[in-house]
Order: sequence, then C-alpha cells, then structure tokens
Amino acid sequence: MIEIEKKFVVNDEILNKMLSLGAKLIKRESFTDVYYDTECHCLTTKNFWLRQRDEVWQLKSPTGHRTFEEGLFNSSYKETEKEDEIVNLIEPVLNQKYSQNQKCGLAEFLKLCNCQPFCKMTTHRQSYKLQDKFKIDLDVTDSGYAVGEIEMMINSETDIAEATNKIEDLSKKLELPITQAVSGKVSSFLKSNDPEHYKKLFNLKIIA
Ligand code: V4E
Repeated sequence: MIEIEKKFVVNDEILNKMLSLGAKLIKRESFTDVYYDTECHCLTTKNFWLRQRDEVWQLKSPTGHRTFEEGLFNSSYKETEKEDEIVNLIEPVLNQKYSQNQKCGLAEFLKLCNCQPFCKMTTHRQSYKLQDKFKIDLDVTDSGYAVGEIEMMINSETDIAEATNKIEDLSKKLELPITQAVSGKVSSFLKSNDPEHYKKLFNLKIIA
C-alpha cells in the first residue's frame, strides 16, 4: 500500500470543521514507536523509516513522488510490515547482503548492520474517517507534541497525483492554516533530543 499524507497544526476549530463535514470518530488508541537507524543515519538520510510499533515491524520507504514547494510538502511512502520484504528493501540501503546471513531474522539482521534505536515515543491518537476515503489522525505524544494528519491509502503510484489533489481540496474545506511545512512527531523528537540528526535531515529536505 502507498500512503499519501499531509500534516497540519491542530487548533480548536479544526475538529468542529471535521465534524461538520461528516467526520466520524473510528478509533482511540495509544502505541509506542521505536525507530532504528545506523550511527551515520544510513536509513533516515535516504528517507527510509524503520520502526517497531508496539510488537510490529514497519517500514516506510520513499516512492520517488514527492512535492516540496515553498516550504510545504506532501509526502507519499510505501508501507511494509512483512519482515522479509523489509529486509529486501533496506539491504541495498545498508549495503549488506542478507543472502549471506539467511538464517537470521530482521532483528538479528539489524544487529549485524549496527542499527540501533534512535527515537522512542508514545502517541495517543484519535482517528476519524471522512467520506470513506480520508483518515484524519489527531495525535499527541508523551512529550506533549500535537499534530494532525490527513491520510489516504492507495494501491498504485499512478494514483498519487489524484490523491494529493483530493487531500489539497479537503485541506481548503477544513481551512487548514497555510503555514510552512509542519513538523512530524519524529522531527519534533529529534529537534529536542538529537539536533545534529535533525539538522542533517532538515538540510536534505527530508523532514520539516
Ligand atoms: C519522519 C517521517 C516518517 C516517520 C513516521 O512519521 P509520522 O508520519 O510522523 O508517523 P505516524 O506515527 O503519523 O505514522 P502513521 O501512523 O501515519 O503510519 S515517515 C516520513 N517522515 C518524513 C516526514 C514526513 N513524512 N512529513 C513531514 C511533515 N516531515 C517528515
């Protein structure tokens, strides 16, 4: 699956606008994410985001379709939860040959590559569904950072432009403030906890 997303700053009025457009609360949940990378940030500097969400391994890898205009960007990522597929995707990025270490699983492969946790945070999330196609998440992390996200899931890269336009149309209907790019939760974490890593990714225009 491919995820198309746009983050926004949450304010008191947005929830009312969402509800007036028919948004329905579908889930409240809390989860803990642990993100992994090498010491030289081989994954994140290539826009690969490997995490364990509670017990489940997840990888977001870039699709190559990315719009970054005037400081605003929407992003699209391929999402994978199958451990063997994750290894296949990160193997070339980490310059390692899994085939030589076939007997180990993902966790052991990460050890071999010296991939370590660099960010751990818990998120409290309220998810809304709107017009069947949009999911809107309102998140607050354990450090108090609040951020919203409009998300659409699509099956094919050929649908990215159309989905991006639909998200833009919804953003206008919700009157989302047109500000510069909104920091995600990991960006916010790195700003406070690892400014060097943050600066590296910011300069590469990977995070805001
Ligand atoms: C930092 C980042 C990624 C890691 C995951 O970030 P995020 O979208 O904040 O996670 P979350 O918890 O909302 O995931 P979900 O539950 O929706 O699967 S993936 C890509 N980046 C780079 C990035 C980005 N996509 N957008 C912005 C504004 N900054 C950085």
